[in-house]
Amino acid sequence: MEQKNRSLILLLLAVLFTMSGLDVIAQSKPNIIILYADDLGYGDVGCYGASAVKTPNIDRLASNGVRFTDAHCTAATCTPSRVSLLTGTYAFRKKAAILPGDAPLLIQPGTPTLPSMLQQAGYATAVIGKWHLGLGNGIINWNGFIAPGPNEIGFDYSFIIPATTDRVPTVFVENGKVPNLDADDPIAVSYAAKIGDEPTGLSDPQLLKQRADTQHSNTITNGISRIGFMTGGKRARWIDEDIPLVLNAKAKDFITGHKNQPFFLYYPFPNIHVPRTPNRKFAGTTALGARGDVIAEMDWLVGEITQLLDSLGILKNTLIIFSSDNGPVLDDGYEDFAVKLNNGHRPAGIFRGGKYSAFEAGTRMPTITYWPGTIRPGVSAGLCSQVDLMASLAALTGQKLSAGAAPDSQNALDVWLGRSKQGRKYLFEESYTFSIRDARWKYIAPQQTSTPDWMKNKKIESGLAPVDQLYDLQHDPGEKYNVASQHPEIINTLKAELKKLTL
Ligand code: NG6
Ligand code: CA
Repeated sequence: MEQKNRSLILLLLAVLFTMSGLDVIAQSKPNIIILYADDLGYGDVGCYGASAVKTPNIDRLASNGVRFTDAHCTAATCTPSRVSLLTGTYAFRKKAAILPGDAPLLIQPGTPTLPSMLQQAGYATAVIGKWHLGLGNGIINWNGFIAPGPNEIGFDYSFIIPATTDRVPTVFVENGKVPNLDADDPIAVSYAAKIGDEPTGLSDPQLLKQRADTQHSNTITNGISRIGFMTGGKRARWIDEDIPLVLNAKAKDFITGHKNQPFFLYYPFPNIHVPRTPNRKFAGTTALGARGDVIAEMDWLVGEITQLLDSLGILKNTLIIFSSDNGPVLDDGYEDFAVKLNNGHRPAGIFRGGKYSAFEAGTRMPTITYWPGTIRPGVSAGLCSQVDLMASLAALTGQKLSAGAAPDSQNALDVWLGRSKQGRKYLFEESYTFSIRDARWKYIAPQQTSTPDWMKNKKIESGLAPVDQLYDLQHDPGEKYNVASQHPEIINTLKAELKKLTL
């Protein structure tokens, strides 16, 4: 009897030990999901002040997580911000600019990346959504196996929009192959000159659902003209209004299929980039027209993911990071009435500028981290950069970054998890010039080229000027008063920091 009792106690201890061991693993290897919006501005969601569009699901993440008020993507456009997020490297070091849809892969295989680091930590990794980091080595055969791409730089699974939805080819690529491709209708793509005889926005405007500017008036798919020319692949082409549903199903499959092991899902939404084509579930649901409707649609996508995690019982073991890749823009090439219907909505909140701009709204992003049970809800004014996510998530998962990996990434895990509000001392912003911030000041480096006409025509404030610009964000968050002449010593310090970074 005594012997039996002792065995029972030993067994119990063993079970308890194993359980606590599992607990520790569960703590250090939470699932990680990056929900990454496209062109979403600081003021575009409810918890950052929007009232013309409701975002209950994003707001719920914020009220149960950390809502950041001074968190930044690294650049005011997409490709540069994304390359920094995935490699912990500033975009200018990668010579990253907005890529056409047939550009080669910007990240060389072998480069340490956020997903490859997490693979080493034992994570299953996936990217589902907008890519825009190039594919292949130069000339892409869209009818064959397309590589290198996401799968060669750390993603086990990929289901991507190759560039953006306003660029050809208008097909998905899943693990290097275009799904549903008909061998008798091969795809050809050209950005240089027109190919084939398919209608374009210029030749057949009567086919269009939305009129577009000249750059977006090439090949038509689904009643929408794009940047670039394409022929073939008819069966494989997406229907814009259904893209969120397709991605949602893929993301849910990936999560469900990996619910028993740590996973990393990088989920870059096509919302709210142009062309703005809400699904009929969302079309007409906001007062802001298509631009508001695709925000509501994105909020639904966020809700779908959190509800699934909850129903699978893994919500408490999942860190969700929500942010955006650059600031807002109303007119970005299509006539979707975003300007006309804006009606006092402030896409950039109290900040100046937006997408493409050196002013704050170019990179200051709505940013939320959420990990119920681990992250204590709150608001953080800590200065944060997405470039730091790679080193921070390496720290979270116990990975040591190899020498030379993620050279610009600093471990700011405590800030991301809301345990510290002490953000970066200096923060670097890229646009068509360089800017540098500290907690109070912002310096914008002079640029001889003034605002280009295409920006002026679209009422985009570039923030470019041929002189030093210094703003006191503490007293002037809207960057109205250039106080450069009053504070030469601050300019000198910030210039020196900028030089250290960019030399
Ligand atoms: C610009 C496009 C714009 C958008 C942007 C990329 C023109 C005139 N404008 O060149 O419509 O596609 O590139 O946006 O062609 S981003 O969010 O992917 O950086
Ligand atoms: Ca973008």
